[in-house]
Amino acid sequence: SSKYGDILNVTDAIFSKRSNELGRPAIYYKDEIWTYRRLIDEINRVGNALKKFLEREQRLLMISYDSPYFISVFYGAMKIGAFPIPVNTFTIPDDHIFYLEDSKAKVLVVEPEIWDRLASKLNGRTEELKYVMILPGGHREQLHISPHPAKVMLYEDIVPHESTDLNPAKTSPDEPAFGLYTSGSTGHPKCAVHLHKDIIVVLNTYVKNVLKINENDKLFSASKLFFAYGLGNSSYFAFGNGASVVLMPERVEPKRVLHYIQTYKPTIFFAVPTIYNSLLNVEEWKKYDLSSIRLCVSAGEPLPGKIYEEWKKRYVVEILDGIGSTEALHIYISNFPGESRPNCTGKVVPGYEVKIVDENGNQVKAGEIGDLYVKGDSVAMYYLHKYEDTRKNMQGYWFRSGDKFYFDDNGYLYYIGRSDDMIKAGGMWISPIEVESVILTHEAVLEAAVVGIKDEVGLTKVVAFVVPKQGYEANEKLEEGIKEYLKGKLPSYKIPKQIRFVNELPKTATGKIQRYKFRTGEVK
Ligand code: 3SK
Repeated sequence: SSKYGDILNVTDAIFSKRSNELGRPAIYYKDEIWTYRRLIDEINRVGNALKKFLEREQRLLMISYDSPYFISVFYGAMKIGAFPIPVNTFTIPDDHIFYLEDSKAKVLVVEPEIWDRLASKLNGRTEELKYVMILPGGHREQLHISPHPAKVMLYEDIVPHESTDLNPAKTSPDEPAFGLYTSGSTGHPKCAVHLHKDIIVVLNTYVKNVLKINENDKLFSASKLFFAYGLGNSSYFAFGNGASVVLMPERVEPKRVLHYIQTYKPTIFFAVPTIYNSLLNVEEWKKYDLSSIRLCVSAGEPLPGKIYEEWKKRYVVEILDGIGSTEALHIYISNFPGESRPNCTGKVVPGYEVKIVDENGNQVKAGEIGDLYVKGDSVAMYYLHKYEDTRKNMQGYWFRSGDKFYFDDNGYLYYIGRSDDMIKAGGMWISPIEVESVILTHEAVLEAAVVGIKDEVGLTKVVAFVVPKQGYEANEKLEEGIKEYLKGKLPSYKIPKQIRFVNELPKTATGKIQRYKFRTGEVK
């Protein structure tokens, strides 16, 4: 039997512990407060409704904004032993069709406005799809009329009359519980399969040792629930500890985020570095009260020291930078409260092990750069329907993160870049992160991505793609000004030979810059 017991159902494991907190708030959503009682009842109703369409381990694709219904569907599906896969709501219908085909989902749970755009494009595709459930909110007209043979139903027609009693499926801790798509920096999406024990592992490692969440905490995440990062931040981090979450269904806009913090008064705030940067750039920042926050967390991309310092100076709260992955489910290297350092990812989270190896697979010494591997019980079991990718990345107990790191004599870990984003120019390795962090200190620069691009001779040259701040004109004068500014701050071989101005940087769902899109010419 497993060290997590013979039977473990993740929904039951989390919510059966809340019997003394039923009257306490679990979710703040618009002007509604959902108590634990209300949430658990809704989860059970959804579980009973889905039981009519889904067997154990059968897949359910979710295209849902952050709302209590995301939570009721996700946890309700796992309670009956089905396999929910929440996906990105920001992408185009073609991506959603890819997710349906790749996962072979039998049920789709979808926002009405997204169904409007998707339905007509399904045609004869996605033949495994048999049922569509339209989420509450938005318009309800003619939604059931679909060119696809799947039966289309409205949430309110099938859920509310269901019973609030539901016995959890007697799942094993090692049984598939849910899936999350990851594109990594290669742009090739894969569904990481997580087991019923995985969420419990994150609660007992990162959440217990770093965040130390208690029932008075209120969590607010600018990263959405469909990301592995947001899923923890806005659901099980809180529900596993009797705390509450603030859900924001709308798009992330800097002023909206500040308004949410002032209104709902969260104690822990989660975001990615780009969002922290955009919040620091809000001119009327003094109008917003952020004093409820006791801790900030950043992941998804290394946090530039400049943002860390400015945030600390302005709000007197430290941002704990950390790194996780969809495969590891959440953060496994992190800074700790009171001990955080700028430009440093922190130390390994108790419960995980990491190793850094050279190209021969030998562990490197302090100060030497190598490939980071992680070991821990929350690492996904495999990628759904992807044998080769699984073999390549999940090597026994070790997961190949695809990131380059080094450690110092005190065990602190420093991120160098994605293994495949490193630039070798003039025979020397160049970290795009290092060059970007210096470019970012220029007053006219909002965002920057540095890549190695082959010139007409086939030699790699360093090119910086820069998003200028508002009020600065992207022209030759600015290019020369930035290059001049970098002299003396970087060795000359690291200074970009060319600076190209762009309106935005291509990013993954979790906010990682997709530098490869510049390399391949997909974005110019
Ligand atoms: O990218 C990260 O650092 C991350 C952190 C937590 C969960 C998921 C991800 C991708």
